[in-house]
Amino acid sequence: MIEDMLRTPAAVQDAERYTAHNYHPLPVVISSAEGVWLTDVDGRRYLDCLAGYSALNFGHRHPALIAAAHAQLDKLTLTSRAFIHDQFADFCRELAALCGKELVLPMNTGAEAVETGIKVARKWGYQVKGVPAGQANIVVAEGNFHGRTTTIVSFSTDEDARADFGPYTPGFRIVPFGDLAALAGAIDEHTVAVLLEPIQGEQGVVVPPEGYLPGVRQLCTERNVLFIADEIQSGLGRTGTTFACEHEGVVPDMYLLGKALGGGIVPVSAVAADADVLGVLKPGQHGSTFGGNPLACSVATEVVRLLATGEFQRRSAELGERLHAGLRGLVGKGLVAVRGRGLWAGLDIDPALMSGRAACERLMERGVLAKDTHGSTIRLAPPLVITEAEIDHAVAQLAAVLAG
Ligand code: IF1
Repeated sequence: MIEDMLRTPAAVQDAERYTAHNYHPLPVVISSAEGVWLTDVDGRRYLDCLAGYSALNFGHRHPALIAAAHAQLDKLTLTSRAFIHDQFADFCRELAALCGKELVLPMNTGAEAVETGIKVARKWGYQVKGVPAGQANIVVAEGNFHGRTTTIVSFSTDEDARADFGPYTPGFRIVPFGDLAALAGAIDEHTVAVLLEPIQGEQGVVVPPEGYLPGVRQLCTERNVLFIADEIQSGLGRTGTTFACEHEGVVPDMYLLGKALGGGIVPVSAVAADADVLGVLKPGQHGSTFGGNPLACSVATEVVRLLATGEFQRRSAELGERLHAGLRGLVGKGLVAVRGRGLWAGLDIDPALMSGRAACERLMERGVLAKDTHGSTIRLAPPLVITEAEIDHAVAQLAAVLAG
């Protein structure tokens, strides 16, 4: 019974005893994983429908990525950027080519890539656009999630993420996601960038109205404002294309990448843009100890090569159709709405039925691991190596949970 499953086993109690409680994890202790399957300390197996919040697009321990990591571990793991190493050029060249951009700036976490994008946009604003010193503003969307630093939560609209972390960083304007008129009204002569997730992940996999992203692109071009696309969760195959912006033929001035770029093995993030943007940074003006380290570059270069074939994007598009068709079949049977693209779905469960957390606990009992976002919304984001049969299995378990 669920009560038995939720009885806090010793392994869970032990883990929770020595950590800050900044998460409320499901009571499961994973000890190994391969592909889309996780195994807990008691040998129970689970189908992974979170994929590390899209950091495991290629599945757990993809052979090519693990091989790249093993090879590099036996050679060189860190030099700092004070010196160059033999994995660096391939990483930067091949990621830049994947993005269709001239330059790449490697960092580690997604938040660092977002912070880098904010700093570069501001410096570009002052040095290239001619915005008066200290007057730059950046427009963001309601419902955004871009990370957890004090500057990033300064423009969050999620009180859990923001409350009691002030004083907040100024210079951000918040407009409704999907509302081009509001965006046009917020841009003025001091605006240096518009920062958006092409699809809002934590908000519940919210896809903007058709035409919104092209409209943002046009507004930014007309007003000489940088369009910064945070593709940290939506990018790298998750939505059926390399970048979510591609669905509407939109190319941002700056891509922010992370999560799956590190193959689920090492934290790797990056900013990709042309020289007229990233060229504003001079030696000593930005950096990080581990950014672009040899181990990160070796794994991330292999990630780029996996994506260069288009296989994962095709799988995400084709299998995503199957996933969404299955989920749409549950609307009116416990689901009230389904959103998303490719192998990425946000599901609104009838709040009268259960919370998202309760649904995830019951899915866990049935051997499927997923994560709620807010309220009665859960997100499904399995690794892109999932099979048709495994998709059907996940949908069937969800149907059973909703049927009570
Ligand atoms: C948590 C979810 C939250 C992101 C986008 C930047 C970052 C993220 C679009 C920052 C990170 C993670 C963070 C993690 C849970 C997860 C998440 F949206 F994916 F579900 F929180 F909203 N841009 N998202 O999604 O990247 O610094 O974490 O590497 O903080 O609880 P990071």
